[in-house]
Amino acid sequence: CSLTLKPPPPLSTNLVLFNSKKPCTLQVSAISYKKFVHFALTETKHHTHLVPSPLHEKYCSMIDIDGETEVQLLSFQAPMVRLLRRLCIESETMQILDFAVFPKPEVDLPIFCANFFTTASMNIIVLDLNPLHDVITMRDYKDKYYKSLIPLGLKYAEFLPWGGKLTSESIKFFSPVVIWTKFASSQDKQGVLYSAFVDYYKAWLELMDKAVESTDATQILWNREAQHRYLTWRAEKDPGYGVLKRLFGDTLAKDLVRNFLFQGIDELGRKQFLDYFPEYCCEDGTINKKRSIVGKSYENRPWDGRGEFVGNNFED
Ligand code: BLA
Repeated sequence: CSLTLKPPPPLSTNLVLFNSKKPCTLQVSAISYKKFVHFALTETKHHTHLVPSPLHEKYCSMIDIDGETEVQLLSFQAPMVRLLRRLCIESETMQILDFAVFPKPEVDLPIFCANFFTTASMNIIVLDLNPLHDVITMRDYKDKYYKSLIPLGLKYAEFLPWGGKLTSESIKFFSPVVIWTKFASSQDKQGVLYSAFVDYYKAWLELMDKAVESTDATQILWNREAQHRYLTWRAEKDPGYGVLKRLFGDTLAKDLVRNFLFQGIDELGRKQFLDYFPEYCCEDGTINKKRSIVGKSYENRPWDGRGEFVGNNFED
């Protein structure tokens, strides 16, 4: 389990608070997302039987990049779960959690998604049960999984308010209960974030408990392609990629993204990024490097209190 890594450049400076005569430095190392993962794994084991995923052999490492940055990878599978994996990166100035659970194509369950990026100054948070299918146009699918979760979403939307404009294309991968928020590290919101994580994960596990594997080949194919499209989007356009590249270098970052974080890209389907997202095609046939073609939008939460989409066709 050893991987060769180059030392990273410093990522951020500590936040300096001038609240008295002496400046004091706020370190983020007190925050750890390990507690979140510990909860998730313990709770999952109460609901299903986890076994190490085939990825575990290659990616089971605790990589110590520079003696200061700890990188932890972990992956499992279970009867309804194709892949449960988490990446944790922790140093004095940065805490990162990328935790996701991808269901098997036999079920149309949402994808559990917790993406937390914390530096000494800033937290960038996405917590959601990412819909497998389109919840803006497909009412049945939306009602099936999200109707009962709207009150939960509303509760946390108050404490963890909408983080402002984002890559417009991302909104289709989010559910009406998505928590997309940003807050300064000086704001003590870790408690409420933990509570949201616990509630959202329990909600996902309850959906998993009720899920029934389909035997309908068309349905399974449809679920598989939807997951493949999701993986293809994230492996190409995930905002975390730049950070991973700075930490690990190009080759290892690419390997982590394709073969660990968004594993399934080469197994679940044959389509390429431009087959799903042709608007990103440049004149020379390459993929446009821009994260968004439409631009950033959604200054405010584009779902109302009943979970109805009010984003007005990608214009905010
Ligand atoms: C920023 N990360 C963001 C933003 C979103 C997400 C919505 C706001 C910027 C934008 O999109 O315009 C997260 N976007 C998602 C997720 C999905 C999506 C989860 O479409 C799922 C479908 N963030 C991480 C990890 C890292 C990270 C693991 O979760 C680093 C390894 C970093 N996210 C990160 C950084 C930014 C960011 C540095 C700011 C970069 C920017 O705004 O360009």
